[in-house]
Amino acid sequence: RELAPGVVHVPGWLDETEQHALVEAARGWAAEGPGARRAELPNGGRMTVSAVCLGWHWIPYRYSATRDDQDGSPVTPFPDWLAELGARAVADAYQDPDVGYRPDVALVNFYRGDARLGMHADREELAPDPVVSLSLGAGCVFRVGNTENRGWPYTDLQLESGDLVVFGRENRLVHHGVPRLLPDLPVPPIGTADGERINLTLRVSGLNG
Ligand code: MD3
Ligand code: FE
Repeated sequence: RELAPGVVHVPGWLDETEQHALVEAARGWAAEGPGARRAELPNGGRMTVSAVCLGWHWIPYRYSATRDDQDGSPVTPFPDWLAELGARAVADAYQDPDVGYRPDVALVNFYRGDARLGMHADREELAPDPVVSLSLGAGCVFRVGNTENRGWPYTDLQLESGDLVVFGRENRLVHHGVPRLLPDLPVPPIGTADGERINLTLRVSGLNG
């Protein structure tokens, strides 16, 4: 399950009850204020993934405390229970109960149909702490590349509902992406629509102490 140094994949980490609760929570966040949106890129294109942010607002490629590309309202708060889930995730993945991980922000991505996420590295955070990824609903091909460039070499793996991936240490800045969904895999009854995938990433912003 260690894919590379600091990158740990734990298939089926969330049980069905936890997955269902996270889908419900994601629906609630997406219904607050102006809701989830497909962010506009600097080149004028629009992302195919729809996202809502907790604790901060991500705009390619910066963060804000307010929804500057929507109605300017304050961002949805990051709940304490999600920080505790993140701490448990990193402690389990790294098999270190004293790891002391405390995320304060999250990105919730909604995928449908042909939605995909190009190869990128997450460099906007000011802290070196790991990123926690939790997958819900439809499976996908997840591409893990290298820290040098967006292209080859990379390896593809399959992520399914309930899977945990922790990215940290020497691979915190590795390139990664989601080239396609796998809508024909079986999915547990957790409240996602047919062919829908939801991914939560928990992060430490480095802005709050
Ligand atoms: C590796 N999301 O939101 S999660 C993202 O499935 C993002 O929605 C994908 O990439 C998704 O930025 C992949 C896995 C992931 C997330 C953040 C990382 C891998 C990462 C940050 C650093 C290295
Ligand atoms: Fe990412």
